[in-house]
Amino acid sequence: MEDLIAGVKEIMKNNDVTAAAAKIKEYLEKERNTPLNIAITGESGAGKSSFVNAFRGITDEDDERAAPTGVTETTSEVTAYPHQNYPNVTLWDLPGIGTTKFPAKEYLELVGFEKFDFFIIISDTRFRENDVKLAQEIQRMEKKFYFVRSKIDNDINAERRKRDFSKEGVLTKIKENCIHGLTQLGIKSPQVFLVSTFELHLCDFYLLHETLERDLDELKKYALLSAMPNIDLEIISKKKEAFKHRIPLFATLCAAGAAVPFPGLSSDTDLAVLAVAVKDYVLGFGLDIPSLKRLSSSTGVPYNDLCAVINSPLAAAEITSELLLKVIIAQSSDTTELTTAEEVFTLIPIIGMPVAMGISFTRIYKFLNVNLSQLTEDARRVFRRAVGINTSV
Ligand SMILES: Nc1nc2c(ncn2[C@@H]2O[C@H](COP(=O)(O)OP(=O)(O)O)[C@@H](O)[C@H]2O)c(=O)[nH]1
Ligand SMILES: [Mg+2]
Repeated sequence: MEDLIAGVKEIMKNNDVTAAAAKIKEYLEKERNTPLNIAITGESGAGKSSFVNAFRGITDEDDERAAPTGVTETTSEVTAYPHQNYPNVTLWDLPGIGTTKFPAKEYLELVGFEKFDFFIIISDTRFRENDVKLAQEIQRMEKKFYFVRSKIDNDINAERRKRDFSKEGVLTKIKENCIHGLTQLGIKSPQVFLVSTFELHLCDFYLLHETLERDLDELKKYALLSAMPNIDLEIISKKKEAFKHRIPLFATLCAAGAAVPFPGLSSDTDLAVLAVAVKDYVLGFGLDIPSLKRLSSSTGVPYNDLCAVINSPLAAAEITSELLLKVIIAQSSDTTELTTAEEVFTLIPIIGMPVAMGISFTRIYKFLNVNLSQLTEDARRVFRRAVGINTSV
């Protein structure tokens, strides 16, 4: 992103708006086409398919695209589950290495290890020799792996009856046991994340994301963040920041459209660019109709209750040019929420755009900024409603 901004600024020195817009477009397209392939492996019954579904916000009762859970593995099939809103992000449900009877090296070749960005090795008990051999082979192939200990809700429930029960105590003990076991089997400083796929917002799922983020390059990091389920308010804020960073890019694209030859007559292309940005927000926050329906069915909170906490006209709606125009008109008379002109004008030198483009840029910038904020608030309220936190907080 830094390189892109520097490049655009350089081009703008020659006032070549079209070339600058082309460069931005190329970057944004590359970003949304960056593949991220996540391999999920572990023994049969460990919770792989459930993890794949939970990550994608799908339950297997109501969606034919769900990975079937609780099914005994009999084949060595590798199944791809593309993320429904971000098809460039794919989770791969791999057979347990034990079910294939192959040694680790052959197993990795069989599943086509080259295409994976990293491996998640899941176990619902302590990790075993098979998991460790696989991890060591993954390392030899210069790929990354992370251990996930699943079904933590079961462990907590089992311990709850004990008199000195403390949730933190249970979690610490499980993690220490896993790390100790893996170290003894020969893994140096293993990373173990405790997860309950039924309640991703509990335990370590956010830590897993933070760790993955650190290990991925910029483009893959953005792909992961876009596809991440909204497990907590932190993820929602991270998504907002990422989208906000891109607002000057989208505003420049629109402004560039307006700068060529008849300013003001390019509203069709402007709207198309705007739609791309707005769709990112809506899909990224899971505020599109199919995502809200999935959230409703996975949490049991009625769809209408989720919609009831939504304020943005862009959420739970189809993003069409007509809708965008309607919202633009409705908001143009509302000055209360607009960003200050000062904030926008400090951005113009960053991109290095001619001042003549600044007016269109300013309008688009404000529009995206205001609506991103509204959609972020909606995402927060929907999250709170879905996990049962009082929405007035
Ligand atoms: N309590 C609980 N059960 C889980 C969890 N994850 C998976 N399961 C259950 O464990 C069983 C096996 O899960 P599945 O995802 O099919 O495992 P796979 O064979 O590794 O794909 C299913 O009955 C799941 O419902 C979890 O986090 N908590
Ligand atoms: Mg399975």
